[in-house]
Amino acid sequence: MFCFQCQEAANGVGCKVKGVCGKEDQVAALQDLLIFVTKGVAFWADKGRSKGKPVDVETGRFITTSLFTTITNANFDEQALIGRIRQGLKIRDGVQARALSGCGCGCSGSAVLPECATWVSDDEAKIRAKAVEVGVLTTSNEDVRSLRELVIYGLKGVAAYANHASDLKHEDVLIYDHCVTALVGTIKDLTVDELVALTMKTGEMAVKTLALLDTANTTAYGKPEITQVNLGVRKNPGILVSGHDLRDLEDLMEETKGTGVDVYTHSEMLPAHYYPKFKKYDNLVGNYGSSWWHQNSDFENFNGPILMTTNCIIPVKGTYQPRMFTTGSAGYPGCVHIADRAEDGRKDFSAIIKLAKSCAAPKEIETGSITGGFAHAQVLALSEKVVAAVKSGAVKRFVVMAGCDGRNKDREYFTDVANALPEDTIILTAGCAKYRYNKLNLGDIGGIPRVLDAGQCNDSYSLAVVALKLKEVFGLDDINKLPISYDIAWYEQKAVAVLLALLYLGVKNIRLGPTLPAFLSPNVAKVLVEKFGIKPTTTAAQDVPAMMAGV
Ligand code: FSO
Ligand code: SF4
Repeated sequence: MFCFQCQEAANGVGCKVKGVCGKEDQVAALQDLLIFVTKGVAFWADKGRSKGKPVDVETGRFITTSLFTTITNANFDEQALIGRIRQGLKIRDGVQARALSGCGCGCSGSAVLPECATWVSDDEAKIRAKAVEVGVLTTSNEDVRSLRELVIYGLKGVAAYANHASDLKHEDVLIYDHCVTALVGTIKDLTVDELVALTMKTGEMAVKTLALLDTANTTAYGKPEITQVNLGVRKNPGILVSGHDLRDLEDLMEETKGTGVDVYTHSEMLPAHYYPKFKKYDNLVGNYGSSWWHQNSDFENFNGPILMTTNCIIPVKGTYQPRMFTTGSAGYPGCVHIADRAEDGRKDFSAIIKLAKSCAAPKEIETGSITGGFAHAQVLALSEKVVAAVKSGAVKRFVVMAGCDGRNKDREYFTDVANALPEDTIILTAGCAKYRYNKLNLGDIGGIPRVLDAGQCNDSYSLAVVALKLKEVFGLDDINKLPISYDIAWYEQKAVAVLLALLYLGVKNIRLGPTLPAFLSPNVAKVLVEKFGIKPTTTAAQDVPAMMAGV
């Protein structure tokens, strides 16, 4: 295996024997083959498009779900991956037949076809044998490989967010169209400049997808509002829901009504509490535990069943494995997987609810509350107060510290920065990165909390909306003239999509940490540094004064 798609890539180079994430070599290889087959689907979808047959929704959904399935920490289940590969080959047949129907141009001649468009096998041994041949190292030029993978990883993030929006019945064929273009772009001999343009286009599509998901979430659940989220527990048995899929949480809340079973959020599900619709469920008790990588202790202490709706899963321990369920793109061998909902139906979570009733109540590990709900509508409602605070000098600077948390010890940097920032600064956050400082009690500035949590990682979009609004209010011609610094923590590919979105919006001089991506070759990293001013984080002692000086 060779995988370098996340921040924890072994030795800052890539995982070669087993993933630091726990991914075995066979799982890594099958994920590579799923991407390969998905590129084949995209190839034929592109052929059809060139003959006036637009990319259809079924194809778009297969592509986005497959990309999502290969995101770091989402799916460790070999049989689930083999099933998707087989499904992909069937879908590819259909897309190919559609592309070629009524076509007499001879484009199906094998001389012009890439292998991903033609390779086929239903035999598991042959699937496994092929899987080890199609990894990222098949692209030998390291700069081309780097740019191709930058596009693919950004696309994986876009796909995850598009998938959530689609669950809420918000789809945009332009996003599916771009997935096809980008995947096909990675099997063509594009020049470096063309690949850079494809990367920027992916950033544009990331903005579009984040906006779509924002609309989907706020249409379904209302606009997030300032909320105190309880950290304690009650005496009823509970179910813990982790991951990002709000629709799954909604289904579960409907099904647990009146059952005597409480529901708690974990990690990236915390922002559900900020939405008016979720406030209406009196058995949605609070948030339990911390960010994704604390699963072992959080899940052991919780006592009841756990539902993982997306990444990030860590290798599951036997102490809670019988209580752990997956759904959607998530999967883990030995954990029961809850099937997809029928169109307009709900997922059937009865097995989880039944198990919960036989479990002890969660062990209390914290008490008190944390405050969040500062998505764009809420911040803009406070805009007069915010603008006045900036004009009076009460607020000197905003620091966007959105992104991901992770196990790497160097991530203490983000806690150090939060502690070291002067008291006239405000941290704008989103994503699981917040757990590095959201319980520090950093106080407020004239009633405005010093940590404003917009929500999940996709709600980084809200932070961009706020920045664009401030630019307008202050009459500036460049977003980079605002008193805002960007100190972004990244871990997996959704963060890559968010980063590309920020670059597309023109944000410059982003600090990225705790390390720059292993998949950036020295030349590609140089382009990002020269073109966008991206720089690695250093130490809080060095970075905080620099940020305060606007550097
Ligand atoms: Fe975190 Fe995991 Fe949300 Fe990621 S829980 S790391 S960028 O999946 O998506 O912020
Ligand atoms: Fe390694 Fe990250 Fe790939 Fe897992 S996802 S194998 S930790 S680079």
